[in-house]
Amino acid sequence: MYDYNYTNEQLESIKKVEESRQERLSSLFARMSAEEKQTVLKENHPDYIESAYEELKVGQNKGGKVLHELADLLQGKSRVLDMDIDLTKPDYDVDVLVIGGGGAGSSCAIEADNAGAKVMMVTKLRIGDANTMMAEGGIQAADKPNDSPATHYLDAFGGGHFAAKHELLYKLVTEAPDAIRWLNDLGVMFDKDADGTMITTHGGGTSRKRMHACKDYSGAEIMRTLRDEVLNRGIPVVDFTSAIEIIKDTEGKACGAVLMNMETKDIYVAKAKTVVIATGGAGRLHYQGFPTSNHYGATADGLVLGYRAGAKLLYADTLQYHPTGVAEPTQIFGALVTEKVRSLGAQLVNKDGKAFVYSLETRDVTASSIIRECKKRDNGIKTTDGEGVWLDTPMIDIIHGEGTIEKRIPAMLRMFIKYGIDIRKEPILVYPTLHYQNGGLDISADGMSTTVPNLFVAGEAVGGIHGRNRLMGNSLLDIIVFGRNAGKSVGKIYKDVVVKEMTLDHVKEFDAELKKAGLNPTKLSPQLLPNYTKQPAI
Ligand code: MEZ
Repeated sequence: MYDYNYTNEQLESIKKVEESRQERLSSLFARMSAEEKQTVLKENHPDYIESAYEELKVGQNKGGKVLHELADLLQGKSRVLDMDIDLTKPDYDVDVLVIGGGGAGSSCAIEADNAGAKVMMVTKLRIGDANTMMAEGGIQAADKPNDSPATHYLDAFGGGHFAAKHELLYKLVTEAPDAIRWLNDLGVMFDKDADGTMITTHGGGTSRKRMHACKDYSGAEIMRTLRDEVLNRGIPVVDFTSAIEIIKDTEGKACGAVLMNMETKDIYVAKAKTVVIATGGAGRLHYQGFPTSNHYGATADGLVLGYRAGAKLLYADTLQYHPTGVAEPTQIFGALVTEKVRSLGAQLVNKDGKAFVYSLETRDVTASSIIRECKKRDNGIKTTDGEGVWLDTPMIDIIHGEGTIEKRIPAMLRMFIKYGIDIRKEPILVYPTLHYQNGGLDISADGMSTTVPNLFVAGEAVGGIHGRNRLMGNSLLDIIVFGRNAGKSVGKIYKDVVVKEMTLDHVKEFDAELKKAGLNPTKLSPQLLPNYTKQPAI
């Protein structure tokens, strides 16, 4: 009956899911109280596993805790220490150096170009090889008559545990409607009704339907449009080239970066009046052994570059585990199953076909509930790589009519059908996957690092916009709002910037601090790419 080679246990469980479907369709699972949420988080969320963390011994966040994997990189060995680099003859000399080729970097480059600045983007892969491309479900903006930026603020502030930096979240929600207009005008093909009205849906923790989408290819469509715009404008993009260290001048201001060609390992020096870190996330560090929905290049490089240059981190101890990563089949283990699947009505159910959580709780609560269902209550379903719960996708076509899955989430349909799983007819197995770094570099509202002048940050490398948990669709939004914001800010100041002598002394000083703290790191950082080679057994 099924093309996929399910185990007997999985087949028996699917029967129970089917048998309970009618009953579940007629009664929604109740939402949790604030106390219940706190309990499920504390007892199950990976952020609460103390042994996964360690104290930083050097830098702006000395004494603060981060995950071991990040600590190893923040306190790692700089790649430039053993190099002899001549900073007096830069290979590039620009007004704005944008490090990163995703949505934030591209939006920044476009706005800086609008301001007349000489911009250059540098990216370790190619423009568009970024988490932006991987985002599926949509982008939030309160632009419907029953909604407002104030309501958007309240949803995001509560969802982020009241920890968001006010001025950043205020900017995010108030500039959201304009971000949608900007993207629409650039050519993003948003889902619209026949009369041209944007179609919007709910996401976890939203009190209004404000998720604008391009089917479930939202990030890919946005990135396609931004990439075309950057390239059509002739903004130079140096690809397959990593920034491996920020350069500062003798006044302590950011003024460029040391670049390394990923293939030849040749070193280049870029001088810039302003530098923008837009390097994205860290999923490929696989914190606590989690699989990830992230792009291949997501290795926290910007956090390392910024931290070593003297930037401060905010909430770097908090990560987002998207509730629904693929748990089976193994070939796509950890890949994203968009929250839009639940927005459209699919329910999370356990091995007995029972719902155990309201499907649109905020992500941290939903992910924790899935972990609890599997680990504490033993109600998970065994999979090739571990365990999972069912996401009852056939409910979508039952609720909204046949053809809805094909029309609204074609990427999901395709992703699973390749492996013989038809999500219109059978539920899918899911488990939390590492998705987003809630924390990052601390900035003020103009996008500048709070501690390093002329160093700007945009996108997932920023900390504090979302507090300690982010709502769906606020990341595609923040890369646009804060990418553009950084571009406009550098556009305002670059003409007045005078770069003094360029130096890498801060790197040597950081290394000396490491040694003083008893650390003698050998691991090179930034990491640049994930390491999937099997270590030989000793
Ligand atoms: O904002 C996100 O992370 C997002 C849109 C993800 C998704 O579930 O599609």
